[in-house]
Amino acid sequence: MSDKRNNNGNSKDEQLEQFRSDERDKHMTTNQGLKVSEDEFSLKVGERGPTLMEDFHFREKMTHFDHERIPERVVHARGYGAHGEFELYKSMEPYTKAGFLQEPGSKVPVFVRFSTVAGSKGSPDIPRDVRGFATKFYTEEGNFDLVGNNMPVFFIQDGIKFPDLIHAVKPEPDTGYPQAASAHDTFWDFIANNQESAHMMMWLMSDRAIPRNLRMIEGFGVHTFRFVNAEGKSHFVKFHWKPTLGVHSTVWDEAQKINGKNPDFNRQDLHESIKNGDYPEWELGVQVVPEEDEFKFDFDVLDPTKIWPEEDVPVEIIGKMTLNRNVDNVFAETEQVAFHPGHVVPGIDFTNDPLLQGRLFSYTDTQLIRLGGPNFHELPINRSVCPFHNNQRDGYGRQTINVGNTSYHKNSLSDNHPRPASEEEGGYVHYQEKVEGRKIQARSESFKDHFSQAALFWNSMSEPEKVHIKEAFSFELGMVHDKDIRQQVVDMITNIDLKLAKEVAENVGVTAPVEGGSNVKKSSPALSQENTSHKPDTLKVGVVLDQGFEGKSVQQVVDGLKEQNTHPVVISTTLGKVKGSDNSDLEAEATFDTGDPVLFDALYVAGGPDMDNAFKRNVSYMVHEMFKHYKPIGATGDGQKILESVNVTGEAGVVQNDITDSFLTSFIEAVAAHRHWDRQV
Ligand code: HDD
Repeated sequence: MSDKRNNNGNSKDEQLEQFRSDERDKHMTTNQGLKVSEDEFSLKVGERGPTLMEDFHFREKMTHFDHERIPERVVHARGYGAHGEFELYKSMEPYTKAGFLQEPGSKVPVFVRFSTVAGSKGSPDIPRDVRGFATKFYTEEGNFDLVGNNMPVFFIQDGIKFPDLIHAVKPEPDTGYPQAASAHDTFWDFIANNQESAHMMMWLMSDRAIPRNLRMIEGFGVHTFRFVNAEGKSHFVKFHWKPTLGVHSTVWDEAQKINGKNPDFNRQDLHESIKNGDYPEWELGVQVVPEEDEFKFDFDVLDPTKIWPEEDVPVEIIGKMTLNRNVDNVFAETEQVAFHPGHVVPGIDFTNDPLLQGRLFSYTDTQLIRLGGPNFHELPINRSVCPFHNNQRDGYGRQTINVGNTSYHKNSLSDNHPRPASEEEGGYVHYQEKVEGRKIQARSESFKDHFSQAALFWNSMSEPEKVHIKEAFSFELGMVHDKDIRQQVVDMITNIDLKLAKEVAENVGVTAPVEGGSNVKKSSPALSQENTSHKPDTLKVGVVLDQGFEGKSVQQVVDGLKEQNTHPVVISTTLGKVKGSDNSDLEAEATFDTGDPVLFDALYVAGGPDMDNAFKRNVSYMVHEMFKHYKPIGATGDGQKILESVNVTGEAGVVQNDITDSFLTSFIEAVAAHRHWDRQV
């Protein structure tokens, strides 16, 4: 089975097909294949007597159930995955010999798992947190895992500190809370005492940490990796995923409410988008730097707390990933998938980034406990689509039946097979980097500037993004009980921006700095998510209707919204048909109870001629929430009265008009903008 070689985009799907089990139209059996005749009543002595041990079906069913949980991931426990494909636009042959990066137009299957970091498996989808963005490319040369995040830098510079970072952010050990939150003493204590985290803190306090959905986040490989070409020449490389729909976020008040109203908000969005054919897409970009230029930058290229500003090292777009298939079974696929930054293919190699080096140990180690032994590579989701042969044997859950009597190298009995492949035959040869040095435990001097790029990030933000960062610091530190820690963090921010530090200090009741700030005046426009694309596509528009709504014109608006690839959802007092003035009707799919405004990207209020007070109050609440979260609001006909009653008329992103065509044009424009920050909330 594993010997199948196939380079079309479906080779993984074909492989998975061999493991799928469809229970429809089948009799129930035990795990031994014996047909079961009774599944509701255990075997007893008489109708009211004790259950008998010999009831093997009861015992098997119960034992399996008792053992059906596995440990959740120590980090990134809450995740959601999907299948797709990666298509290459542009050959990377000059830089790497990686097979899947040679032929423009070639495709490989991929599986992606998105995740939050700190929360448990059952935690809500939008805490303030980093998002994991892990991609497994099933290539003909083996699996390549790009195990990245939606932020391009990291908290720490050396893998040895990772357990400390995670202990600090997880629920505090003496209380067991807070769940999925960094707003507590131990996390900020760690930050204050590990100032290499300053740059990452700016990202974490930014809107990137509260994404609107997983289809609109960027992805980054974070570390500097190495491309090696057929001549053996090496280039440094950083990987980027750029969503074609742009990068978009929630606002904090909204995110907190969504976490209650629909804790599965992001995963449901991903699932439904794929189900409805709104396939999420990302372009893959690379930043490539020749090895000779290693020391040409004012930061160390090996430092994972640094970016390579895109204006200095342009991102070259080389391909596109499309997620087009949901999993069949979340446990079998999303839960059992095992990623590892050490899963590489010829032409992709590591650098001495000390964080990456630490990761290279940790991932296989964690799979051993989580997936219960060394054979997790045989699980269907983890199997490479090309053959695997070696002398590793046995262990829990072994599937492969290795034939023959040798399981060692070298041997004569099996003609020395499996035989290592030469480089020409596709064997992986580690890049022969020359390294010299003493064994020491230290940080390089070149890793010690923690604030310049934090300031670069700050300088690059639009005004609203800056406000959000200030509010995020104020919220997070506002939840910290220990005043000294609050003060230490404010002192740390002083190295980034004096005004920011002063304002946060005031908000969190500590002494404001009088001097400080950064000398860095440079900015990088690519860092602002406001500069990514804004499209109406796939956005969810709540359409509020009451009986008697203006049938024809409302229908035109709804059709117009659909034409622009948005998804209108009718909201009314009850589910079911809402009748228009001309006897046409539209189906309400949500009520004021189930269709909370935080769950929509935009609101269109058409109302009706006989709206009662309860209806008006419900709509006023919706308008108020949409307004507060800077989201587009439109109204026609009777709906306009409600906008007037809550005093939002004329504000940015609020569109009112009785002429359907001009309403639609302006409303779609407002929807495409996503958020209207110049609103006076
Ligand atoms: Fe990690 C999971 C990304 C640093 C140790 N990590 C994990 C996942 C992602 C990342 C996306 C979830 C994979 C999945 O969906 O199954 N991790 C990163 C990035 C890092 C990073 C981008 C910094 C650049 N991680 C990091 C360090 C260590 C780890 C420094 C340890 C030395 N990460 C792990 C882990 C996890 C993990 C404990 C938990 C579950 C797993 O590996 O499979 O081994």
